[in-house]
This record gives sequence, C-alpha cells and structure tokens, in this order.
Amino acid sequence: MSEQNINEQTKNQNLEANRLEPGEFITTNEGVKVISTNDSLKAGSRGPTLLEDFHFQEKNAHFNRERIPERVVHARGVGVHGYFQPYESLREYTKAKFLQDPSVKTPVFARFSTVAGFRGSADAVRDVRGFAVKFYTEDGNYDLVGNNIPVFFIQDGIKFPDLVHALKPEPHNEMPQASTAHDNFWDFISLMPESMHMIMWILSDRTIPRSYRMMQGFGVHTYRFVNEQGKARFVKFHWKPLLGIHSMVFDEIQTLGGKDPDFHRRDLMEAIEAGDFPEYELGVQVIEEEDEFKFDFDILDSTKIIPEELVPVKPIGKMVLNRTPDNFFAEVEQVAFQPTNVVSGIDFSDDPLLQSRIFAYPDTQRHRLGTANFESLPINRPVVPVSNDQRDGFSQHNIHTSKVNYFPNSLGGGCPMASPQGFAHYQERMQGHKVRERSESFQDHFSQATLFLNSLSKVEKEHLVKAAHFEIGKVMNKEVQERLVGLFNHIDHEFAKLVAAGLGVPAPEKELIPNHGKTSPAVSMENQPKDSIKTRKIAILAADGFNGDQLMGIKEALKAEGAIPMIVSKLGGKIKSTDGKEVEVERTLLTSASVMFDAVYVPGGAQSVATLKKDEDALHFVKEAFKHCKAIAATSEGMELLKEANIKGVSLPENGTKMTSDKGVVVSRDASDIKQVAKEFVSAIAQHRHWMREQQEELRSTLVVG
Ligand code: HDE
Repeated sequence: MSEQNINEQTKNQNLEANRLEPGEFITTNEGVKVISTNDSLKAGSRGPTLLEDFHFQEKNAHFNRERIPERVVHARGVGVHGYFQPYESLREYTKAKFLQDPSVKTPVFARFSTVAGFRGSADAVRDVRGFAVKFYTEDGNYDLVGNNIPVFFIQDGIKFPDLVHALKPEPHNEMPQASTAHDNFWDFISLMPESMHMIMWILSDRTIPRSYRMMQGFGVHTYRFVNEQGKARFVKFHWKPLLGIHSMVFDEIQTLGGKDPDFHRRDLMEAIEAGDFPEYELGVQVIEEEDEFKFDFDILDSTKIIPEELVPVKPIGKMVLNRTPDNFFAEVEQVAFQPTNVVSGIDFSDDPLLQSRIFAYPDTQRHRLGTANFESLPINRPVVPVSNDQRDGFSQHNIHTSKVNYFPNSLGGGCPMASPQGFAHYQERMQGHKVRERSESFQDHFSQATLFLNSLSKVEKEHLVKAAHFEIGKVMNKEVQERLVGLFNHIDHEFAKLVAAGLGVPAPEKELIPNHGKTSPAVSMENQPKDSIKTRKIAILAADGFNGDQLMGIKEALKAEGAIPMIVSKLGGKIKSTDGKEVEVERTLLTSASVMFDAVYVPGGAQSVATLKKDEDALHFVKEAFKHCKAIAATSEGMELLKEANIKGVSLPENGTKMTSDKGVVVSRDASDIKQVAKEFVSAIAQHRHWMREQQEELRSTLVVG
C-alpha cells in the first residue's frame, strides 16, 4: 500500500472508530436498554420523582455538562476536512515529509473563524478571519494557524490579553457583540502606534469577505524551513483561493447578519456538499539567512509584510476541502489548533509574538477541553502512533498495556526511547542580555501602513475611509477620536483630514511626515484575477407568465459557467411560463434577500413582470442589488422592473438600441440574442462588483480621487 493511502486511510479509520451510529433502541451510557424516556419515575402518576431514576439522573446530568468554554477569541467558526498535496518535492528547502512527494495527499482539517464574536454570533461582520489548518502528516501533526490578514495588531504577545480585553464586548454591559466599533477598542488602539498597519487592513474590505472560499490566508509570522543537511531559511506562508479574492459591501454585511447569521458557514458547507470543493494554493516567500537584515523592516516583526514585489511567493502545493464534519461539536468545537505543532523541517523564528503563541495555545486547550488528554480526541489524534510514558489524567482514552511507565527502563527493553530522527530544534546561535525591551528595528510603525494605503485602488480607499467613519464614529469619547486622527496623520495627512471630517473632530494642521509614495500592488484586491463566476449565486426573479425561453436560456448559460442560478418568486411551489411550462421556485422573496446572491436576472413575460412590479419585496430586491453594485440583467419586459425600481445612472436600451451593458447592468430590449446577453452578464458577474455606481462626492479629496 502506498504511503499516500496509509496516511488517508489511517485518519479515516481514526475518525471511523469513534463514529457512533444511532442504534435501534435507546440505552443508558452503560448500555442498559431504556423502557421510556418520556416520563420520570414517580411515586404515583401525580407524585414526586424518585431519586432511584438513574436514567433521569444520567440524562440530565450529562445535559448539564454539554457546554465547554468557548474559545476566548475565534469562538465563532466552521471546520471541514480535505487534503493537501505538494506540486513538487521541496527537499531542497525542507525535510518535512508531507512536502517531499507530489503523489502524497496529506489529510487536513481547516477551521475558518471570526475573532471578536461569541460562538453564537453572526458570520457576516466586519472582523479579521482565522484561517487554521491542521495537517495530519507522517511526522505527526503540523498546524498552520493563520489569519486572512498578513499582519497583527501587536509585536509582543505579552500585550495579547490587553488587546483581546479591549476588542471584546465591554465588561460592564457586554456590548457590542462581534464588533470592534466601541470606545474600549479604539481607546487601546489610539495608544498603540504599533497597531497602525493592522488597522489599515482591518478598515479595508478584507474584513468583509464574500466567502471563506474567496479569501486569502497568511501564516503572519516568519517561520523556518530546515532541510536534511541542516540548512535553514526563513519562510512566510500564504494561502490563495483559486476562486479569487472577493469582498462584500459593508451595508450588505450588516443586513446579512440578520437575514442569515450563518451565511459563511452555510456557504462553505453547501459548496462542499454540492461537490464544489474549495481549493487554495499554498505559497512561501523564502528568505536566505544571510538576507535577514536586508530589508528596511525587521522580518521578525509581525506588524510587517515582506512585499511580494521584494520576495515573490513561490506556489508549493494545493489544499482541497472536500468533506463536511459529521458532528460539529466533536470535530469543529473540539479541534485544538496549536502553532506549537511543528514537524521536522519546519521551525520557529524569534518573532516575540510567535514565541508567546507557543505557550498560549496548548495552555488554552488544556483549559478549554478540560484535560491534558485533549490530543486523544478523534479530531486531534495524529495518524502516526503515539508512544511515551505520560499516563492517566481526566478522560484517559488509551489503555496503556506496558508494565513500565518511566524512562530509562530496562524492564520494558528500554522502550519507548528517544529517536535520532526525532524533532531537533534548529541550532540557532543565541546572544544578548536578559532584558525586557523591544528591538530598535521594531520601532517604525507607520511606513507599511502608508504603503498599504498607497497600494489601494480609489474605491478601496473610499471604503477604508468610510469604515473609519463608521468604526470610530461609534466611539463616544472625543479625545480617543482625536488621538486616532493624530496617529493617522503619521500615515498620511490627507487620510487623517478625511477621517477627521467624517468624525467632526479638528483636522491635523500640519503634515508630519511626507508620504513616501511607495506601493505594493499585490495587496490590493482590485489587482486580483476576476475571470470566473464558478459557484456564484444568481437570483432569477420571476412569477407566473414569465418568458420560458429567456429564463431557461440564461439559466443554462449560467450553469454552464459553474454558477448557481436560483428561481426566486413571491410564493413557493411552481410557476408557469407563457407557453405553459412549469418551473420549481427555489426561494421566495420572504425567505431570501438580494444580499444572499451575487447577481440578479429578470426575464421578460408581461404577466410575470407586472406581478413583480406590484411587489415591494421584488422592487427592494432589485434596488438593493443595484445599491450593492452587483451585476443585473433583464430581458424584454424585465427592463420595466428595473425602471420601476428606479435604477439610475445607467443607460438602458431606448430609441432603437437593442442592448446595453453599462456599469454591470445588462439589458436587452427584444432578447433576440440571448447568448449575447448571457455572455455580457457572465462577464459582469465575474467583475464581482461595479463600484463606479458608488457616489460619495462630498467626501472625496485628492487622496481618494487620486
Ligand atoms: Fe490566536 N489564539 N493568539 N492568533 N488564533 C487563539 O486558541 C493567541 C494570533 C488564531 O480555529 C486561542 O484555541 C495569542 C495571531 C486563530 O481553533 C488562544 C496571540 C494569529 C485562532 C490564542 C495570538 C492568530 C486563534 C483561542 C499573541 C494569526 C483560532 C482559543 C501572542 C497568525 C484557531 C484557541 C481555531 C485562537 C492566543 C495571536 C490566529 C487564546 C496569545 C498573530 C486562527 O490561545
């Protein structure tokens, strides 16, 4: 059997062995069949419950203990299974076994999360997303626990409890939920200049992703690759989704939080269940040890990126997520990610943030999962055998058969013993005095914040400024707002003035540091490929009396491109076309909303359009999709619905023009060439959003207008 099969099969067997299929009869946890679970044992049918009712006791006592502490941060998330496969051998760089052979698939479990909200909070919020992957490798478990943003708020982990206290709901009233738009967070930030680069990223559209399947992931810290010869190089990890990188509109996110609090979880699960497996390419930036000091920032500082223009990202393999969990609690809630989990060939750097994480995660797991034996839980168990002299403890699952439980021993034949192939920490040369200090090389907190701002498109900048107005606008304390504007003035004078204008606080008078004018185009989402509509959800608004040829023509064309068209109507059941054909309604205007779709199409059919024109929900659907800059198409009478929805600022076919395609709105007057309409519509959807519809003239300045 190949190594590949052993690996995948072992993981499946591990999980399989612990699957509890429902039996025919209810039993107690001791296996005794139960005669009734509807009534407790009583002294007479109207009498008190008896202590003797062991089934009642066990059932309720177990129920009382069902909750475990949620994660302090990243409490809200979703996890799925898959595999990772390298493109080619990385032997030159690392001895990690899972990166040696392109034919080997390593099982993985990935969990995506928000940071601030509680476990039951909404998915669609402005927040950083966690991107954690556990690789079940032949060398033991390797965890790459990253985020969808490449930098972090703080440089040293000793500040982490303060950061998290500040960002979570305020302690006196536990508000607001899943949002950093409050005084405590911004008070802390206004006193932490080192957070400025991260703040630029969190105010950008990166924190409102369209889907977990369409966001990047970053290892954030600098790690090390070590090869068989003992040569080490620094590396930074990057995940890139093959579906492209896309975000939403903040207004849309806020509506979605109420319309579908499970939006991102549902999106991921539904895609996998439909066979649309999300794929992400893993890439590394490799830095030779001798180049450690070549940059004008410190590569050990987690508030800095290494611009891709300086060190390109080398693609090394692909992750495919292809299986949803059987049981959310057992798998997603109990999975214990730890940056501590490294395998031979991958090692830490001296990044002080990473160093703190090496302590924090195992410590939190022991607390959260209530036992030092959390590694034996099926989702955490490695695919390779575990052998040592650690014993006992709460919930010990293993039955150790050895009579000796110490080392060295002779009675057990000296086993288990240390292995020459074991993990050997990279022999980094250490020097220095014992000090509680920050390196001088960590002191520049603004250059890369400016670099990020400079690299964004006009629209991205506008969104960032608006996000600052919202987030900091929710702060009641004027001094905090002013202090933040003061910090922003170190990033860019125009930007600080724009933020000040929206907040209504005095603008800084002088430019402190002239903008260095440098850019890193790779950080802008506008520069990412927009060439596919695969898995995008398209609403087709129709009612009885729709034009069947038009509806089916567009629907089939969208399906052929891998999109998911869905018929949305007033009521459930079936609707009839003008030529008497019936189609199934997939969503109603009551149970869905435009924010759940990427685009809208309105086919013709006088009766269908007349019904929709009278329906406030249908009109709102179109108006909202337009406001959120989504692609919209309409054929023949369908155009009337767009007009009724008062869509402004785009050309529609008038005076003999047959078809228009303007700012993402594709309209054909006679629908004579449905293939051409479909083609234009597909390319409009691939653009994801048509930002030119946004009008924010009053707040534009030289910075925003460019
Ligand atoms: Fe975390 N972080 N973190 N973090 N983090 C946790 O671990 C912590 C940091 C990240 O899906 C906790 O299991 C410290 C950076 C993700 O289960 C906790 C510091 C990055 C997840 C913890 C950091 C992350 C966590 C909460 C600063 C991006 C969710 C419960 C030194 C590279 C993993 C838990 C999952 C979770 C501590 C900073 C990402 C408390 C002390 C930087 C994706 O242990």
